[in-house]
Amino acid sequence: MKIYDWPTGPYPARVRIALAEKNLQSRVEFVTVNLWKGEHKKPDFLAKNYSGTLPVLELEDGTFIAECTAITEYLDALDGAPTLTGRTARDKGLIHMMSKRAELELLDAISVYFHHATPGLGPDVEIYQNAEWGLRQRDKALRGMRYFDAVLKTQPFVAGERFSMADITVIGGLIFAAIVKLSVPAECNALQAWYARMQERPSVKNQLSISASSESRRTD
Ligand code: GTS
Repeated sequence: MKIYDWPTGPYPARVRIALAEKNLQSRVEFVTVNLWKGEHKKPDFLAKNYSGTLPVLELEDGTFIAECTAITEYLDALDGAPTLTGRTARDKGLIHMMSKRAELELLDAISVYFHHATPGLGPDVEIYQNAEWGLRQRDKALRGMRYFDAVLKTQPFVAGERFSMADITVIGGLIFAAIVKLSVPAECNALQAWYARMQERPSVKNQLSISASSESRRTD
């Protein structure tokens, strides 16, 4: 399998963490696509993923699977342990809901803020920007942090009693928050304590060291 990837990106981080949790890294070849040079918007990449985003999984038979959630579902179906997307119908439903909520309320909101209300990937890539929309999404992300703080006051993980894809999606959100220097509000103690616990997981610790080392590259 190949993963088209930008090693320090918050979305690719989700798949990298999932691979590490499932110990599947050795089955994957990473192919770097340079976001800062806009390689993800060029025709040969758009032929792999119409949306022009990373990551993308390519299977041995040439099938392309984009979207972090879909890629994580695929990886989970390859091998049973540990399960990131749930075993029972109830768990699968809850994990999917909370992961989607983490995208809508946090990670995607921060991404819109980054692309619209900051220089983003630079003028060659950011051909349309709407700063007002970006700033609204920044506020939405802060509300999202407060929401996940409330969730984590009542349960140890984002979707309940076990680590799952939903935790990985919130982690992606907080990686992106650090890149754009959007701090978790001080009163969000449960979210901060949960994130400290997440950073003890080798999969997350390793990815954060890669993301931190490149933070400057994003803003150079
Ligand atoms: N919904 C997609 C998913 O979940 O995979 C979003 C993917 C996404 O936005 N990826 C970012 C991207 O390609 C990668 S990164 O910002 O995390 O590095 N962004 C480039 C762009 O121009 O939107």
